[in-house]
Formats: sequence, C-alpha cells, structure tokens
Amino acid sequence: EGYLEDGRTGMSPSTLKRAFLNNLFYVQGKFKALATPNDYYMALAYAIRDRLLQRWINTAAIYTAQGSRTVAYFSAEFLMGPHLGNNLINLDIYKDVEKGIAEMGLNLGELLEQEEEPGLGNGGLGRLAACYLDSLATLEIPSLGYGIRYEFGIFDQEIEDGWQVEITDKWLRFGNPWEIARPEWAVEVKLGGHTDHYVDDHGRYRIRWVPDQQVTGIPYDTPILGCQTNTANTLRLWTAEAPESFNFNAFNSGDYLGAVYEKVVSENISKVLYPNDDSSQGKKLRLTQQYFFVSCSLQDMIRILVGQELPLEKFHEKFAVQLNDTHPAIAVAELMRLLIDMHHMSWDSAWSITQRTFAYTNHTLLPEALERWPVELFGSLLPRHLEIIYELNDRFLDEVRIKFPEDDSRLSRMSLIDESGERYVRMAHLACVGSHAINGVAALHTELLKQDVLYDFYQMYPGKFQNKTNGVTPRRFMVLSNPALTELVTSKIGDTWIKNLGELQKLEAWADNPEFQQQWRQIKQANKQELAAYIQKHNGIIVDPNSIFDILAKRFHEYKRQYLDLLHIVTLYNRIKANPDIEITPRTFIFGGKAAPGYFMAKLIIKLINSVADVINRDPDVRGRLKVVFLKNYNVKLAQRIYPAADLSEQISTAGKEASGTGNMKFALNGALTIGTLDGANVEIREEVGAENFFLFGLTAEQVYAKRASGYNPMEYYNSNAELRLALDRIASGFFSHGDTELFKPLVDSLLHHDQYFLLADYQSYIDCQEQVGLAYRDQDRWTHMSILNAARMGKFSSDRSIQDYCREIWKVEPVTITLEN
Ligand code: 26Q
Repeated sequence: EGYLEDGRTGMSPSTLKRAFLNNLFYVQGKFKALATPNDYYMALAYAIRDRLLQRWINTAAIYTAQGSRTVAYFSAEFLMGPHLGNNLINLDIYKDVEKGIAEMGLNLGELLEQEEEPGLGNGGLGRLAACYLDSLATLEIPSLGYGIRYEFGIFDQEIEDGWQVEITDKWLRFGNPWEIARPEWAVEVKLGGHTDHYVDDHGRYRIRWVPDQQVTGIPYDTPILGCQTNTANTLRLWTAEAPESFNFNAFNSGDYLGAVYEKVVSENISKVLYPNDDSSQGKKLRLTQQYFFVSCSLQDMIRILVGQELPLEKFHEKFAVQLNDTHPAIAVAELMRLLIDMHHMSWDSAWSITQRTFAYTNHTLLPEALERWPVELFGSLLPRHLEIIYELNDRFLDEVRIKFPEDDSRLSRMSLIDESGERYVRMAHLACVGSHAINGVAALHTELLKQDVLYDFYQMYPGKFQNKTNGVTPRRFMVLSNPALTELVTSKIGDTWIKNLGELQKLEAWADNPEFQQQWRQIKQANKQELAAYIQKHNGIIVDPNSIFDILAKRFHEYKRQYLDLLHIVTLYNRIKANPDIEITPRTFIFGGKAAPGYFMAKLIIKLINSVADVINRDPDVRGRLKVVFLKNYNVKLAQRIYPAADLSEQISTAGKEASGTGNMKFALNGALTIGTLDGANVEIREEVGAENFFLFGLTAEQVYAKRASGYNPMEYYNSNAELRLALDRIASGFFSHGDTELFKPLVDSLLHHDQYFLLADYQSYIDCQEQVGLAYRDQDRWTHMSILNAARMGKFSSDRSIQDYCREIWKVEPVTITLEN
C-alpha cells in the first residue's frame, strides 16, 4: 500500500502499465492519439526488456565470478522467431500483461503481431539452435550462442500467379529492441593474402599471416531468458564493419572512392543469409561468412578466458564448443592458428586442446549436401588455414596408416582433401578429426551415418559417435502458441509438465474420458477456426473447420516429397470426377514452405500446388469435400498458428533422407496425428506413441537401398497402376495449366524417368494409408483418443531432454543457479 515499485523492474500489473505508458512517451515520443500499433509494440517491448536486463546482468556477474564452464553453440543460423511473446511466457507474466494491455483498450495479440521476426535461418537446423538456447537457459546451463547478425534474413515469400517471388527481409527496418551492441568488444578478422615463414628475434621459427583485407566484427547481444528461472544467457551475433584505419593509405593517396568501396565490401560479409539449405554452390562470400563469425567468436572466448585470469591451456576446460553442422567447422583450424601463431603454443598442446574443445553435429544424409570448398578458393581466402589443414592431414593419414596398413583407397576416402578430380577441402572430415564427439540427430540418422556417410570415420573412431535425438521447446510450440490446450492440460495435471514434458503422460488417464475428449476436440476446433479465418483473410478461400486439416509445412525439397501429397490430392479429385457421389471424408489440404531461389524443381512444385488449388477450389463437383491452400511465407510466426490447428501432420520424406525433422514433433505435441514414413525421428515418434496411433506407409530405408541397387524402374509403376497413371496424365495434359502441356513436363518427366526419391514406389502405400486416415477421422471418439495419446507421449521430444543428454554425454557441464539478490 502506497509503496511504489521500481518502474523498470516491478512486475505488478500497475507498474507494468506505468512502464508501458512511460515508454510510449519517452522512447517512442508519442501520446495515445498518435500512437501506431508499432509504437505500442515498442513501448511494451522496452518495458519487458527492462525486466530482462536485471536477470541478464546478474547472470553475467555470477558466471564471471564463478568462472563457470560454458557451452558455446556455434551456428551460422539462429531462427529465433518473435521475442516478445516468448519472453512474456518465460517471465510468467503473459496473462497479467494481456490483462493490463486490455485495460488500456488494446489487444496483446495485435501488438505481438507487430514484431518482425528475426528470420536468421533457413529451417530445421536454425530453429533447432533456437530451441536449444531456450532449453539451455531453462536448465540454467551457462551458455553462449555465437552466430551472424545478418542484415537480411531469410527472404519473404510472395506468390504471384502461383509462382514464388522473393522479397528481401528488412527485419531491422523499425529497430530491434532486443539487442545491445557491444562495440567495446569488437575484434579484427584477417582475410586473404599469404603467409610468411620467418625466424624471430629469439631465433624461433614462426609463421605470420599477411592478409590483404581486414574486417572488424561488432558483437550484438540478445538476452535468452529461461522459463521460470532467473537465468538469462546471451545470443552473441557478429556484424562486419570496415576497420577505421585499414585503408588509411588509400585516403592518403587520394583514392577516396577506392577506400569507400573497400568498406562496402567488408560490410557485405554479414549482409545476407544464404537462402539455400544445402551446400550446392560454393561461393567465396559464404566461406568468408563462416570464417568471420568463427574467428570473432573464438577471439571473444579467449578474451573472456584471459579476463578471468585463466591460462590458454585451460581453454577446453572453460568452454565446450558445439559445431552446428560443418558451417562453423573452420573453427578447428582457426583455434589451432590462434593457439600456435598468436599465442605461441606447441602443435601438440594446441591439438590436444582443440580436440577436447569441439564436438560436431551432423544434420544430413545426402552425400551431395556435404560441404566442400575448392582448395584454390579456400587458399586464396585462408592461406594459413590451408597450411594447417595440410599438416593436420599428414598427421591424420599417418594415424590411419597405422590402424589400417596398406589401404590406399581408405586413405583417399578419408583424406581431408578430396583429390579425385578438382581438389576440395572436406569440411565434414575436418570436423570429425577435430572433435571428440560426433552426433547424428535421430537414432536412424546416427545408424545410417555409421553405416554409410561416415562409415570410415566410425571404423577409425567408434568411441566418438553418439546419437542425440532432436527436440523442440514446449514453451514456444505449446504454451505460447496453444494457450487453450495449455490451460486444459494444466487444469488436469498441474503446470510442471512445461519444464518436465514427460509428465504429459499423465494425460493418458483422460484419453477416454468423454468430457475431456469433448474439451480437447473443442480446442482443436477453435484453433482450426482461427486458421480458417487467417486463410480467408490471406487467400480469400473459405475452408470448413469440420474437414480434416491435412498439413504439410516445411522447406520445399524433392526428398520431402510435397509432390507425393499432390498426387494424393489429384487422385481424390479424379475419383470424385469419375464418381460424383463417392463418399470421401472432407479434407482441407494446407501447404506452407519456401523454396531456395535457385531450385527450379522446388519452385515448379509450388506452382503446381497453386495451379491444382485454383482448379479444385473452383470446381463445384468437389465442393464441400476438397480444398487446397498454399499459405505464403511460412516462418516461425505462421508455424505457431499452424501446428495448433492441424489434424494430420504430413511427414512423408523418402526413408533414409530426412535426418530427423522437428516439425513432426511440434505437430504431434499439439495433438495432430502423423502420416509418415520410417524416416528420421518419425521412427522414434511412432515408437513412443505406439504403432496403432501412427499412420505408417512406404518403403524402409533398407528397402529403398535394395531397390536402387537392383535397378529401380518407375515406369513399371506408372504402367501397372491405373489411378497413378490417371493422376500423372492429368497433370501432364495441361488440365491444371490452361492447356499448357509444357509447364509441368519437367515434373512429370522427372518421375517417369528418374524418380530419385521413389514417389511412384510409395504411391499406392500412401494412398491406402490416407484411406485409413479418412476412415479413422469419421470415428471422432477414436480420433480424439489417438490425438490425446500423441500429445501425451511427446515427453521424449522436448529440447530439454536433448540438451540434458548433450550436457551429460558430450559437454560435461552443470547448471549454475542465478539469484536476484543485490
Ligand atoms: C551450406 C553451405 C552453403 C550454403 C548453405 C548451406 C546450408 C544451409 C542450411 C546447408 C544446410 C542448411 C540447413 C540444413 C537443415 O536445416 N537440416 C535439417 O536439420 C534439422 C535439425 O537437425 C533436421 O531435423 C532436418 O532433418 C535436417 O534436414
């Protein structure tokens, strides 16, 4: 009573309200009559940021004082999604703020919509990094995320005449209230030039890198709050700037424009995220990005170490570095260079520290996606690192020779340098040799790595291989995105499941309770209605919330087989056209996802989806039974609307191709049933939910290999399956393209003559399985039972479980409790 809480830290509704209005006035310079929704968003964001800062500063102070062992998660991508809502959840003030905002006549949901999401990633790998930061903070593990502050994140996708069009993502346009620049911790990064080998004043042999370019890395820090803890860790992203002095000569010699040009070139390094999620085009700028953020980060870690008065010999004791795929694998050579050239350590000591520091996560089974750089390009940017890699290779191949004498083909297979044609540096080999642990991201993926992609390395270092099945954060993908379901669950089992997802299992007791079933269904229905409203607003299509919401949302890739889903749609359409009275469970097919701008086939599949949608949605014969919707610009924000509204989750990649998948987990957590192949984490999801609660179809990975080996002929399937033939012929005939028979020819031909991903081989199995889905949906009690069990059995797929496994089995780090005293 009468006591005034601190306006920047107080959590009571009245204090929050006061802080919000203060910010509107003093930060945005507005009063209510002139304020835009964005002004309101900013005013609230700054009020919440103030409340984070106290935790953030305390966390940093305690870590510094204790010299805590720290995880450094190195990733070229962090697909964070909007911060405000997540911070409200993790601070546990969402409801209070929603109420306070409403009392001022505003709507929190509308303010949250204002935030431009930081889309600094392509898809699964970048989102995984973001989920892991959330879990690390929630589990109170000292950790830093290190990456690149791209000025332009993943492009915004527009659809014009059915085609994908890319628009630059100007996410920083209205400022970013969640970051703080730390120019005082800027570091210098060298590029290009050559090396000098010389003898120093004390007669010691030394190597000096004489670069022809230098850039400055400026760190920008974003707090990462744990859920219901005081821990606030840091995401540190680097921006490239031209150094103040490097071009002094150019200025002195009067080449002003040349000097400014150099500045522009430097700043290009952190300009844009590469929008392809494979390593197909080996562009020098991409390698520069990778080296830039890795060098900045390692130098930053050395600064922290030295600041805590620890010797460099303790680098691996202070830090555990996780390499998120090979994108940061140059860190192996860079740490060697820093320790040897800059800090004069011996090769053997440096190598021992390096190997004990790094661990490597692989995210792909596609051999063509393994990163490699032409030796010439590599040497022109990183001459010293190429020397180090050659030296490492000599020593490594000696080891291989000792373990496997007289085996030259093994030596050339394992070499860090691919010498089969044009010479390449193999980044996965560098990562394997330089790390003490190597992991896959799902059980099947890890097994296939050991048997196939990294077979030689498994034989060489069996003890390095581990599995760490991916996970997702239930905070963003349930508590924030599905508040109604969260409330229902909490009303039955309490709220501790939010930090201990295994407790969802207690819901099994309610799976057949009629009242609970009805509530469960009502929530799904309401979520579907919300998505239906979104679809009507953005696509102008009216969809029926009583139909099955059958959803495929992920990046476009041939191996993910969006096209197989289309063949099912066209098959149903053909059945209705041939037999107008046929009974079909009504379905709404919803697609979302971006294609890499240079991926012709993926873009053509998007065009085909939109073309099929145009025909089907207009055809009175199928009215009330089939609708097809392509939701443009699938991103974290949209994903949060999609998962809660899904009945059926499409996880239909060719077995043996999807490393894990994480969307599969987010759908099931929100009560969707899965139709899927035995691929990636689908295998483990099915194990957890039970075979009877999972719609399985298709060849196994083993069967796919066998079929490929014995000569797969897709044409046989076409010739012997009338419905399949009709579906493909319908596409080829121009029926969906105003009579144009050329437009989709590349898609039809690729199936008939190559079918690299076995769509035709899996077609009938998929169609039959979808028939079962339709039947199951007609029995709503049975469907709801299965839906509840799917959610109840997702405990394993919390990123908290994944991170606990990484902590115990790879990083050997312990939690540090943060108190808010002082
Ligand atoms: C590499 C070099 C040059 C340009 C781009 C790239 C690049 C960028 C992004 C290569 C790959 C990616 C992204 C890969 C990715 O998202 N992989 C997915 O990772 C998920 C998390 O482990 C898995 O669940 C998915 O199965 C896997 O496809």
